[in-house]
Amino acid sequence: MDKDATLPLHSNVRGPHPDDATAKVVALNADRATNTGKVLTSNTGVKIADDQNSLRVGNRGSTLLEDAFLREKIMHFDHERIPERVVHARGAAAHGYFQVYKSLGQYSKAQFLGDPGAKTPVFVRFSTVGGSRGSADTARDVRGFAVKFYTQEGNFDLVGNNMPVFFIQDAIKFPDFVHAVKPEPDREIPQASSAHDTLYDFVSLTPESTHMMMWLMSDRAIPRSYRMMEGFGVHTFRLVNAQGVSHFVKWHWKPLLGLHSLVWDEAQKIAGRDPDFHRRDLWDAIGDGAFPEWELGLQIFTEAQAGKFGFDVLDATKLVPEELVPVQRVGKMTLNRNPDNYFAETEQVAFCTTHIVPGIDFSDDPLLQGRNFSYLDTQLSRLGSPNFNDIPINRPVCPFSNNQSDAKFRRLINTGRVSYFPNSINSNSPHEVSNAQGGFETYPESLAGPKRRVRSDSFSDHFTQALMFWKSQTKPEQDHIVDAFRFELAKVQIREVRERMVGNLALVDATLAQRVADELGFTANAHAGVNNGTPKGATHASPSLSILNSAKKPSIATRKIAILAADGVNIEDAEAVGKALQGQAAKVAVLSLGLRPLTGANGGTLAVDYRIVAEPSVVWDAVFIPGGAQSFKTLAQSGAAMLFVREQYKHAKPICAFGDGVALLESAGIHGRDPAAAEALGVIVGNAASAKNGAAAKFATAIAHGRFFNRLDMDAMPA
Ligand code: HDE
Repeated sequence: MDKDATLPLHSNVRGPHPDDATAKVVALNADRATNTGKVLTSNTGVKIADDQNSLRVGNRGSTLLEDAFLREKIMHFDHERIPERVVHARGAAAHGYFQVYKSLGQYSKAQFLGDPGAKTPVFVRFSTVGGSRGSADTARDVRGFAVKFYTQEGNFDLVGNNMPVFFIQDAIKFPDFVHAVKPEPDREIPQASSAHDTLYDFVSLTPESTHMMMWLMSDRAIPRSYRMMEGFGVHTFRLVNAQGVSHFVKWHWKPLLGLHSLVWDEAQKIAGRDPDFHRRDLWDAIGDGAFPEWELGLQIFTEAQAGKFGFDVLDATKLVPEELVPVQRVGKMTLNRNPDNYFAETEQVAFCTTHIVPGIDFSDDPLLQGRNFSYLDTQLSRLGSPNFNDIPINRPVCPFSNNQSDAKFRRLINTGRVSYFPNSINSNSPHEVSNAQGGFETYPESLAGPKRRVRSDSFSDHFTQALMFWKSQTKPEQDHIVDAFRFELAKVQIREVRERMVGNLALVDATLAQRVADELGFTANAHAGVNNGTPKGATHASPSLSILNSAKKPSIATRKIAILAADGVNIEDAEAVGKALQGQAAKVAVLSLGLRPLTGANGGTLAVDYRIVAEPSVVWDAVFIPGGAQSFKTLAQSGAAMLFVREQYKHAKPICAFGDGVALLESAGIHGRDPAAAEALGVIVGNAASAKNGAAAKFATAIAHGRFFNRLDMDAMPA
């Protein structure tokens, strides 16, 4: 970092590298269009001489119906929207590839899982569930994690979430659940929020949702980044090998950047300050070449093993604890290219749970079975034609041929007289393929029984795994769950609904329920809950369910670090710490009151990247305040700067300050007098020159650690 140079924060200049191109990205080249250097034409190619004025009578007369250019342009504009997704409307996506570490042929005949040399192109869309297309990214919500693998045997869509369980057990309840969580039908309020009467009315009457509600109130529902969250296939699927042997499988995505979350106050503020927080984060990281990566984890088990688990693996409100079946990390997915066009790719991508390939099959999970109808049906209404798989982003990279013909937006011109099978006129083609040669073969599961509308008894325990989740959390994480329930239930207006929900929580854990009830002003009463299940009570903790306990690489790569400064700053401090952090691939930027370059205390100038008011504390992971008496004075008089520092503390983020920067902390009510005590709270202070040595390294360690929830006075911080 030169004194006169801008810290290169948002370089974002790295275009896609030729090596990044997957077969899908290359195939899409045929459909990419650029206007660069082109003349303006109508849609039929007529060159346009005047695109500024419509055709009118005289200079001021009325517009003529004859103006076909005007009509074509306005007609197209009028129809530029398609229905947004009824759930998961808000999202962001990227291209990349997937590769297995070693062949999984023993379990699955899927070629893309069998060949470690194969890079299978993927397109991944992350989303929130409840909010509409323009809603804020950081709402408390489940996140969608949908992966389309373009394999040589057809597309495989793994349409998952960032939580391993779901709210309901049977697809027939999905419309009810979604109606309850969406804005209420009379007032269309609240947007992208579960904190309202109808959701809690429904879930409190539907105790099978209790486990998922615990996840929704946990920090999993407010991820720091799409790049820092897990993904789960949720349902049990099957892997089937070449010998026809089937194993059950649960799919996991494990982010190599580790799991990180926001805190609730921060998430709410980001919703206003930068509603595109997660979109921007994904776009910038990929643009900067910091490609996000996830390992594919599989829990593979037999039907016989599943019979002994004590819960039903067909019940999507249950997870398979990693202690019961370890997660094998079998491959890696890398996202390395942003879409060229949001609508053409991210909006039109059509995921269907029915998109599977030979070697993968469904289980009888009733939720999955219902989804298998829903996604196909949804694509028809969103994309308007059964030809939706022919939209470039959805088209397979392997050959496809059949006798399906016609319908809206048919692109292919199928030649010849034959569009039926069997036929003799076209040598019976396209012809069937035997299973041995790759024809899809459904796993021949034996089924028998009377047709009934029932819920299996094996689905009836709604509380044991909710308790396991609760027991698996660290203290701060439990506190956050309690706070989230208090927050949401306090927004619920109908007292009986609150009491019923807390009653269900009492069936999970009496202390949890009472802690929530305390703030709501009543006593938790398990009898107020809808106990149509049998709590089994005792259960073990499963450490991998905790974000804070989950294994993390000590990395600060891509974390955003702010340097707060004003004229008179010690540029040497800013440079030393900034360079050290950039050396570990963090994104460092200088923030000040204005964008004018700053004059250093010892001469020189320091370029400013952002104004503090425009990029406030909540969008930064940590802050460094260099020394400099004049800089301190100016920042101490700025409400925005003081709020910045206080919020960093309140949100448990690492803080580092040198010299007069420490005085700024003191003015904000953050104590650095005892450096060792402060360091334990993630506040690194360098008063004396000697203390500055090694401070950057300590700061980096604190950033890699994440949040410091041991700050007992955090909530008292006025911010
Ligand atoms: Fe979905 N879901 N879902 N869902 N879902 C849709 O399909 C549905 C469920 C998930 O980025 C819709 O194309 C039913 C579980 C993701 O485009 C729709 C049921 C899981 C996405 C639909 C469920 C998911 C969707 C709306 C209960 C995690 C976004 C738009 C039986 C395993 C995909 C669309 C994208 C989208 C139906 C439950 C994940 C309406 C009926 C469980 C990630 O078809």
